[in-house]
Amino acid sequence: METIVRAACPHDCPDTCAMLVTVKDGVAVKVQGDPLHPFTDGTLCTKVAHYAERTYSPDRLLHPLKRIGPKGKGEFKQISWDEALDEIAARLKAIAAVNPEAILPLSYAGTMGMLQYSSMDRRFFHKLGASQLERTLCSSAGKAGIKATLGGSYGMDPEHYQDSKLIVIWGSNPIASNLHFWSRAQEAKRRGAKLVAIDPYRSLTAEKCSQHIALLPGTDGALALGMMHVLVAEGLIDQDYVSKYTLGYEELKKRLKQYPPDWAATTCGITLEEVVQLARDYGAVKPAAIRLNYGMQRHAGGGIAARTIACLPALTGAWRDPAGGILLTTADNYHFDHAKLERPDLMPAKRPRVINHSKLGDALTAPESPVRAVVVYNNNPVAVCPDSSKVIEGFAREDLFCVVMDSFMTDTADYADIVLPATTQLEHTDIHKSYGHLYVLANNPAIAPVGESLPNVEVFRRLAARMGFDDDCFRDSDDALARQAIGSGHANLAGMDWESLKRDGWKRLALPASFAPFAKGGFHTPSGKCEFYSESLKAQGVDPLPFYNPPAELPSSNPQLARRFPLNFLSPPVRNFLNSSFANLPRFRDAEGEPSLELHSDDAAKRGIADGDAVRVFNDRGSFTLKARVNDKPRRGVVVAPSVWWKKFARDRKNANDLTSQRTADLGGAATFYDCLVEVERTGLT
Ligand SMILES: Nc1nc2c(c(=O)[nH]1)N[C@H]1C(S)=C(S)[C@@H](COP(=O)(O)OP(=O)(O)OC[C@H]3O[C@@H](n4cnc5c(=O)[nH]c(N)nc54)[C@H](O)[C@@H]3O)O[C@H]1N2
Ligand SMILES: Nc1nc2c(c(=O)[nH]1)N[C@H]1C(S)=C(S)[C@@H](COP(=O)(O)OP(=O)(O)OC[C@H]3O[C@@H](n4cnc5c(=O)[nH]c(N)nc54)[C@H](O)[C@@H]3O)O[C@H]1N2
Ligand SMILES: [Mo]
Repeated sequence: METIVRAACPHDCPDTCAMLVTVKDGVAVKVQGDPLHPFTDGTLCTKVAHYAERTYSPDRLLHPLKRIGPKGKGEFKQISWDEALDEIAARLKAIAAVNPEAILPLSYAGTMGMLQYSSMDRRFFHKLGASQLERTLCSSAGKAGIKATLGGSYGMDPEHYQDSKLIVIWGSNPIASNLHFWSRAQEAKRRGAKLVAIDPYRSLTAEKCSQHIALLPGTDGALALGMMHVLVAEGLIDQDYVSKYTLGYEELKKRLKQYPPDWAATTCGITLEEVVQLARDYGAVKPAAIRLNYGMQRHAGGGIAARTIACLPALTGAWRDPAGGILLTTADNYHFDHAKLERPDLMPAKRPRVINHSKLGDALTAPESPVRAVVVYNNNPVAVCPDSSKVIEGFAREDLFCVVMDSFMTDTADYADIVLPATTQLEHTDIHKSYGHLYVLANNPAIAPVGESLPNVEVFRRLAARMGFDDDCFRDSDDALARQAIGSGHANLAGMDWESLKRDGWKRLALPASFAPFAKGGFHTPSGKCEFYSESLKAQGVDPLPFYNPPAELPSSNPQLARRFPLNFLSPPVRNFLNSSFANLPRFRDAEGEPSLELHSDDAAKRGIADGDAVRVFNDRGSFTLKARVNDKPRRGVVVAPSVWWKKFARDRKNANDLTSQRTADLGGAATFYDCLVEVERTGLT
């Protein structure tokens, strides 16, 4: 018998696709996009179209395991769930009896489902009094920046981009990472719109845009300031919009005198014409839209850069049209009841310390108040956290008790004392929001768990019982949790109920079909206006007006370091992996070949490097050996290692994060993966 089960893609991507899973005799035989879902429109990316291969991979972890070899060697024996959970509970109890803050949950976005990502797990660690994790690996700089200007994670409805006449694709590679936005951008182009990519690298996307502005990494704020200078100087401002709906225009205008377009051109390493023309296009073409994405904010000045760029649409009144404005993330439209799901009230009155995920290496190797246990789920920190050698030094500690819950034996799982097999999205229930559209989605389980694997929610229910946590909330069912998620009573969730969501698969938030969120102001800032001047930044000790905050490791910021390491190293995601997920599966690894470093031919020639040579990329933090691709896609002075590879599949068991730093950005405590200087040399190997 064949049935169709409604599901949602769980991966950390703005698209959050609606899926239909065909199940025959208890086996998932096909995973496809739901053609009726307005945003994702029946198409899935190359990875998730083959999701069943991930679920049924021969490499799936099927049973709990206990380490029998040295840490990092990946030698384990099978044990029962009871043995595994008894041992974990006993170890956590003993550590908590001395100091619960010595326990650290390590979770990120392996799944974005609200149940498996942030419900029972958070309750468990809150009740335990464990250290809190500040989840900063991806987006927190940009989000904080946008919040300062617009008041939160709000922006254009992405379903309107096809009606834009100019789309600036800024720090974003949507062909790889935001496919369904890209199909709308292409439709706009067919209707005559100009697409401009702003990226130091000629990505798959930049290649297909009408214009590519290849600025120096981390200089986006300077470009936006130069554009604003031109907009003001040439009278391309919407005075009526500015006077009604913005705060601080006169101060901004004065500030912009410091940032003429020739300064911006020099700072960004582009031509004066590029700055001026972009400003003129942006000021004149209506409606003009910006798709800002996270690539531009992985730098020391990334938060302020995002804040500065977010000022543009208010200056020109682009917000007046549904197809104008800017979007970084739609996440704050949802108003899910996170407090109910996560229960921060279960934490002890003296709030446990907070550890920054981006400084995990330091946290695990600190001699003071050491971390004694980590529980890892939805996260592969050995592969994805910056400054790997420190992270590995931490995970290799004999005195660190380490539990890893995953579906595969990741680089991190190799260091575990206990490994617990996790279900995939086809095997558990979940409820999803999206950060790239405005629908809520349900994920129904399509098949029974593979092997003995269990959903995160169930593991934390069972662990809570063993720890003696007897609050009722530790017995909530999956359905109860999903109802709590959408039970905040906020107007955007009006008419949303879990039974119909499960039946229909998805439903749009209660927002108008066509809407321009800030056409008449209504920003979510304290003043209700678009804040060119931000009191809340001032209160944090940050300049309240937009300014240029340079990256830390650009050669002009750090000439001394650049003498030894003159090249900017970028490691953005490849198309066939999802961060480090899928990077272990043959189909996707074969499609990507092997770890490679893309270079400009001038930089290659200076070093005697030819296409196909094995090269070592290095700095004071580490090194990584990969294959040179001399293709002129990165601008001069920039090298690009598409990522995130598993270390165990690389020839020297390293990856890009052996080079990246633990330095955090100006806002949001965020990681700065792309703010990284390196040198490259031929290895002499092939
Ligand atoms: N296929 C695939 N899709 C994904 C992911 C994946 O791993 N694979 N990851 C998902 C996740 S978690 C995220 S956060 C998003 C990430 O996707 P995006 O938000 O698009 O961000 P990145 O891919 O990190 O970077 C996008 C582009 O920014 C460029 N860039 C780097 N530094 C700068 C800079 O200083 N200025 C400018 N203007 N551009 C710069 C890079 O060269 C890259 O081409 O994608 C999601 N989707
Ligand atoms: N050099 C470099 N480093 C980067 C980036 C980069 O561009 N360059 N990107 C950064 C970004 S944007 C992000 S978002 C982070 C991503 O970092 P992570 O959130 O750690 O993402 P993944 O690498 O995909 O690893 C997630 C793991 O969760 C597991 N998982 C999935 N679903 C479940 C589940 O239901 N239960 C359990 N227990 N496990 C599950 C997967 O199998 C996978 O091993 O990486 C960051 N690191
Ligand atoms: Mo991310």
